[in-house]
Amino acid sequence: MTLTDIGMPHGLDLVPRLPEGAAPLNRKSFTSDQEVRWCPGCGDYAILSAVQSFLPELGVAPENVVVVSGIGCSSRFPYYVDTYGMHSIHGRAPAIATGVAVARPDLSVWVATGDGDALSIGGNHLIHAMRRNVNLKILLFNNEIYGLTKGQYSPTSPTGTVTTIANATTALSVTRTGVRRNATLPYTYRVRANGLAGSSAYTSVSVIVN
Ligand SMILES: Cc1ncc(C[n+]2csc(CCOP(=O)(O)OP(=O)(O)O)c2C)c(N)n1
Ligand code: SF4
Ligand SMILES: [Mg+2]
Repeated sequence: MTLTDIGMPHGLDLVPRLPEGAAPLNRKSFTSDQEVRWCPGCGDYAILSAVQSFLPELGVAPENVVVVSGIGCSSRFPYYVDTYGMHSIHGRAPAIATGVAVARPDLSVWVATGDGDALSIGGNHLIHAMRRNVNLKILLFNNEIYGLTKGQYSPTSPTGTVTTIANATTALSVTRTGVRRNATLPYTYRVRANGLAGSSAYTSVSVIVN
């Protein structure tokens, strides 16, 4: 299946850019008035900050941007960016975003999803969004754990991970300990602002793993 098959032959070409002479956008243009409810020290803040500083560079007005998320700590992302958005159903954000992208090729459509949301319950939806090559930008917040539900394994949890509620009783070597709410996190996010800028130009699905 190609972009043409699902009625999206134009990629991002139909998304209006700011008219010449318009007031330039800045980080504030994409910052909502909602209180950010992530734990102190959560790596999601770094991703939010990187995206808010990068979106103005697109030259697309906030009202022409839509962010669809699933369920998880990371999926609270749409509340914090001042664009259109939807906090939707666990794992189903790519399916909903596909509908938005197909119906409205004049919008820049983004998905915010966690490693559990995208790769466990939503694995099939992610694969089919990629197979169809839908014009989506998927931000995958990979903290290698189910954060919201307090520490179950996700498909990206390193072998041997131990949390307060997940402790595989196998002979696997224990490489990490102490993943819990409000803890000092034992992982770091790699936010690649350049990757964001590059992927936004693609006229096909792009998955940005942080
Ligand atoms: C249908 C359904 N099943 C399970 C849950 C419970 N649940 C909520 S968030 C979540 C996993 C979230 O993990 P991830 O996507 O990695 O997000 P994080 O919190 O780490 O950002 C699960 C299993 C749910 N809300 N709905
Ligand atoms: S539980 Fe984990 S992922 Fe969720 S807000 Fe707290 S530190 Fe972030
Ligand atoms: Mg996670």
